Amino acid sequence: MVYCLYFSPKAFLQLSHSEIVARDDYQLKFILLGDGRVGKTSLRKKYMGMGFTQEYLKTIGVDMAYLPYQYEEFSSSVVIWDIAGQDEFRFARQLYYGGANAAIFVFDTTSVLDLDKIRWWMDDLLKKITPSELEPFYLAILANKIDLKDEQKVGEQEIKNVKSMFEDEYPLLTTTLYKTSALTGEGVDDAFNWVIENTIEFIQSKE
Ligand SMILES: Nc1nc2c(ncn2[C@@H]2O[C@H](COP(=O)(O)OP(=O)(O)OP(=O)(O)O)[C@@H](O)[C@H]2O)c(=O)[nH]1
Ligand SMILES: [Mg+2]
Repeated sequence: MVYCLYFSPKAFLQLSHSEIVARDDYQLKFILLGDGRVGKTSLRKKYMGMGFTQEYLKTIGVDMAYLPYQYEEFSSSVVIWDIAGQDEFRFARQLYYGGANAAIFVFDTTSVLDLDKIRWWMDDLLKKITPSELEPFYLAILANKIDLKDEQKVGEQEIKNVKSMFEDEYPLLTTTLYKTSALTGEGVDDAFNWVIENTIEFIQSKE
């Protein structure tokens, strides 16, 4: 079962480290990235049981959310860093990527697909993350807003092209793709659980 606490960065920083990670087997940092308005915060909130709102409130800098996660006999502390996607915040993003265990990249299926912008995001991330064959980095790609059926601008083939582009150009990232809706919840649990559980399994395999 997923249950959660949500903190503003300020409140989060007021917690001591031991309060956050006490008695957990694993402490994990996940980042959520992608352009502004694609639905990152909405997906995170949906996953954390916080519902869905139509209103757009852009993330300022980064929001952090703490999620205790039980997987098999292991309890983990997952901190999701929900990074602001608007260009005005790009200067600060490098500060947020470091030390991430895994990531979720979101694009909006109601906007024209821009593969170069996706490459830009991945190149930005890879300045701070160095995956290798021994240290895989799990990244779920989310094609979001699929509930808006009359507004779709990215077809099935283009979604497949995104997946192929990642496999061809970023072979050291371990990727999978989900079609999601933060409104209906379709694909949301599967995507977040895939990232979290694969990361835990990899860490366990090294022990
Ligand atoms: N219909 C529909 N609307 C969505 C979905 N996901 C997000 N939205 C809407 O899209 C807008 C932007 O969502 P946010 O979650 O704030 O986007 P964001 O990616 O966090 O944006 P930044 O914080 O600026 O980076 C809001 O009005 C949401 O209600 C979805 O799956 N379906
Ligand atoms: Mg946001």
